[in-house]
Amino acid sequence: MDGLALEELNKAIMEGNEDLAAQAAGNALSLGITAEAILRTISVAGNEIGKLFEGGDWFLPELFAGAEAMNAAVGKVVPELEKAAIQPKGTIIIGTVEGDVHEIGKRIVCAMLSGSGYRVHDLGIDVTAEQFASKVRELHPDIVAASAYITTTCQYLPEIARALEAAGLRQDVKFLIGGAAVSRGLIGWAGADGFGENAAQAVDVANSLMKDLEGS
Ligand code: B12
Repeated sequence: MDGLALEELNKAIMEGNEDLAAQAAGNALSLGITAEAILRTISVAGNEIGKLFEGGDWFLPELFAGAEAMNAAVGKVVPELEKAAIQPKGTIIIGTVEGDVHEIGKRIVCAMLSGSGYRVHDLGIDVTAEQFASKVRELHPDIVAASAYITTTCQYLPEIARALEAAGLRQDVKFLIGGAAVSRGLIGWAGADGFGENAAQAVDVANSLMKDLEGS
């Protein structure tokens, strides 16, 4: 039964059917399937879509439809995860870097962080380094998280570290990076403190960065 509901969700995403995807995610929740399992299904569908696009089997219209369907499904799950959170473990601001509009992975990361007890402020997409710095000044988060999904937009990651440095805020926060174009090897280059390969790792790394902050 559970498998069937998640299969329906995968099918709706692959068909690019936004309404059906949202409905399937809602249906899975009402069957008692965990939000984490639903988000995993959405991630797997995202990777399938990525392969079809990269292989030239899918073009931009299909890609857009699939992306919208994924977004609609994530939207159903987020309130569920937020409900589960009790006492905030810490505050995280997160955004997709300047020039980059990819957001599905980030939204999944936000949902998992909220579900694990963090207060998350999502700054959205195409966020400049100065906007990151000004939000740090306003909200005093523990962690600044930034995602980049295109090779060319990775250049904005070190700019965030530089903007925080220039504003005298770098030592107050931990800097976490991720996204399809980011790898562990970029941590030093980006002036970051940690990297997460996927949403589950984003939570693990955030937890260990919080421990570092508490110890300092
Ligand atoms: C969907 C998609 C789009 C959608 C985005 C819709 C949206 N609202 O987000 C649309 C159609 C708009 C789009 C546009 C473009 N795209 Co696009 N897109 C994709 C695609 C197929 C899937 C991305 C996705 O959602 N994956 C599913 C999620 C769940 O996975 P994820 O993003 O990797 O996120 C996980 C991890 O990375 C991690 N994570 C994510 N964020 C963060 C943040 C932190 C802090 C941490 C710790 C972890 C973390 O956790 C997530 C969950 O496990 C990828 C292909 C791919 N293989 O990634 C291309 C891809 C990223 N796009 C690409 C390109 C080139 C573009 C365009 C330039 C295309 C064009 N010619 O117009 C434009 C860019 C426009 C712009 N300026 O940003 C390239 C980038 C190539 C490169 N390496 O430079 C890719 C790799 C496809 C390709 N091979 O050509 N795209």
